[in-house]
Amino acid sequence: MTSAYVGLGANLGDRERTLRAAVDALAAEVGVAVVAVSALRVTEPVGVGEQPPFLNGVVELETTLSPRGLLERLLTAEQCFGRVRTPGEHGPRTLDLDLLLYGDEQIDEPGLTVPHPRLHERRFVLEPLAELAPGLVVPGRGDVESLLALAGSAAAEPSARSQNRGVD
Ligand code: GSY
Repeated sequence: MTSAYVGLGANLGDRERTLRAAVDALAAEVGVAVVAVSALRVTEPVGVGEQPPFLNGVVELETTLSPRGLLERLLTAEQCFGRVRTPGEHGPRTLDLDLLLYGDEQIDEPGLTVPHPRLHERRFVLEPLAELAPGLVVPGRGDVESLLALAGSAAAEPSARSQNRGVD
């Protein structure tokens, strides 16, 4: 079993409903167990121009899948929830599932980079990660609190529903 963290994001449609359903879908996968889900936060779009606000969070998994196997499940789940990924596409999206961390592995292969290449600079990822795993070390980058201190100051507003351990 390997511990993995997946970023959750949406800025189109019923964002919370989609994110919670996506977590349920991941929990239903063979070889995947959901350990914890962070609070979901309303965040301003970063690096994508003017768009609706995102709802973001992070889910912690235990998995027997390989990194590539897990990535494939994430991409399939995105498609099931109406996401169309095209190269260079930065439009609003119903669902984003980003493989952030896979154990302490560092992987740089076509289509698969772990840790996620922009994790260390994104508050909308670092805040929920720090909530789930204080002291977590991002391989090659440092601990999550130090990265948070260095990241930009755009605030993320926690949504009304707070931390949800496991999936009910
Ligand atoms: O893969 C991340 C997609 N994304 C986001 C996001 O999820 N939240 C916010 N706030 N900005 C973003 N910019 C991109 S790209």
